This record gives sequence, structure tokens and C-alpha cells, in this order.
Amino acid sequence: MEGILCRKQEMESHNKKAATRSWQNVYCVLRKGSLGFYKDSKSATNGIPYHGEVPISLDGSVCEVANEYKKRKNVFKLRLSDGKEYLFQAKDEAEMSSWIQSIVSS
Ligand code: I3P
Repeated sequence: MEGILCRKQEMESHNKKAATRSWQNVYCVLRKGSLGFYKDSKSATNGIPYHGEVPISLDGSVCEVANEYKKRKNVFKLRLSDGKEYLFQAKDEAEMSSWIQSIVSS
């Protein structure tokens, strides 16, 4: 699965808040067990990562609706085993659900 999501990093590790906290549109590519970030679909095709970011491993991650986040709609949370935490905003509820389902089962 792939597509544009708006992303905010909340945590850098278990006890450390992320330094860069703004929302950014990123083109997300989900492949077996990993999620890669790109500026757009063309960069994804060319394999040029967003700000040089290495795709994140989804092993041991938790992905669920971010019910506690009230500022935006259709936001889900991804918590990695290393403590990194991201919020992602999808364009609607259906898109949010398919991302969550795909991430959970990847
Ligand atoms: C952040 C930006 C985010 C905001 C975050 C700010 O500032 O305004 O939108 O998160 O608040 O730090 P900057 O663009 O200067 O990095 P929310 O949209 O969730 O409020 P936070 O530090 O309280 O997470």
C-alpha cells in the first residue's frame, strides 16, 4: 500500500520527545514489515527517501486510532519497538482504516 499521509513525529525514543514536531505531507510506501517515506510518488519510484530517512521497521510496532488526539480528524498512531512514535492523518476514515489494517498485518 502507498499514498500521501500527513505525518507528525511525537517521540524520538521511549523518554525523548521528537525535536521536529510539525506536520508534514509525506508519500508513504508500505512493504512487508517496513514503512518508507518519500517526498512524492516519483521519489518513491526512484528510491530517493524523504530527508534521507531509512524505512522504519514495523516489527513489534503498535498501530491504532489516535483517539486521544483531538486537534485533527482521521489520525492514527504508530508506536515502534524502539519508542519512536508517529501520528498520521489520512484524508478520511476509510483511508485511515485501510492504513491501520495494512500496517498491522504487514
Ligand atoms: C509544532 C507545530 C505542530 C504542533 C507542535 C509544535 O511547532 O506547530 O503543529 O503540533 O506542538 O511544536 P513547529 O512547527 O514550530 O515545529 P500540534 O499540531 O499537534 O499541536 P507540540 O510540540 O505540542 O506537539
